[in-house]
Amino acid sequence: YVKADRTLMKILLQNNLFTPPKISVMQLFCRDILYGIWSADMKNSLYIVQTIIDVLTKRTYNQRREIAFAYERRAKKDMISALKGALSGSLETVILGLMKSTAQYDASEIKASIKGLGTDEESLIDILCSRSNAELMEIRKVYKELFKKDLEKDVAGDTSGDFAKLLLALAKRAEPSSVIDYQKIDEDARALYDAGVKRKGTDVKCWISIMSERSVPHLQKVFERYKSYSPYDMQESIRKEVKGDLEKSFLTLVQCFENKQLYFANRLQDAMKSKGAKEKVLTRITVSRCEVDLKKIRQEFRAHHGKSLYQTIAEHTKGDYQRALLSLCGGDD
Ligand SMILES: [Ca+2]
Repeated sequence: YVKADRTLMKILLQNNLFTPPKISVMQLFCRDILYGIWSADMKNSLYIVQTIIDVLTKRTYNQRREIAFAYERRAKKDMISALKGALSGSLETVILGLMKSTAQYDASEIKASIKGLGTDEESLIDILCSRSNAELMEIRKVYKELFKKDLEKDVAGDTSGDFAKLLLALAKRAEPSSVIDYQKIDEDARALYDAGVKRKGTDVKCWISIMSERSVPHLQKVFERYKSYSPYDMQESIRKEVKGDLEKSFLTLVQCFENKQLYFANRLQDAMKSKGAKEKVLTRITVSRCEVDLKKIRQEFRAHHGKSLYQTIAEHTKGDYQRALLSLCGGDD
């Protein structure tokens, strides 16, 4: 039946019969399954990789899960293993990332960055300092399910000093809130100033507690008020007061409090501009935000970098990896 399937698929593909004007969800779904089985059977076909990219990057996570279940029922084998067999390199990383939920993906990225001897501080900062309270609560839950360990303990065990204290405070963040405590705006702004620019050295503990315990709208008001005390705004103050991973962490936090999608847009721009394009960052942001806020990130990118994200990806990547990223990006702006 494999041979028959192949012939059928070829004819359908060549004649573009897979895209009738009004295709139902069920038809789409069957097409995905057929494609999947066909792909797994035709290891050397040029179509395999393109098919996998086209099917999986244009579905939601829930649809991808359904496709995987259906695939496993019909092909009697695990789709993840089939994908690993058919793909390699950067493309494999993207596609396997898409087979995870956003929280599973973030949890796995954190795990990967502390696994082994060294620590990938940049990845830890990228994730822990940019995710919302609600996202972090979900990541914490999923981390425990996947790795049978506490996220906070793992992160604290792999870092040290004030950097560890900051990450721990972020990983432990409680229920999301949008409360603005008008009584405290002035108090917090002054405390941030007194703990940093005003004194010799920096009271990092004070900065950590304010930045990890207040709501985002509250902090936006605090940073605004901060300027009436300090000659430097919050970001400049951070650059003056702390260095290294701590500086990067606080900057990421404040940039995300102010405009998270702009932060991601800038990270994408930096990752692609840097020599030996930082694929890791590019992949992570695209995969982890494609179902969250990639559309808004695209808007910020266009507004601040004079070119669309789509065009920039097209210029700085190549091959199947590029095809997958462009498809996730969704469109040109
Ligand atoms: Ca100081």
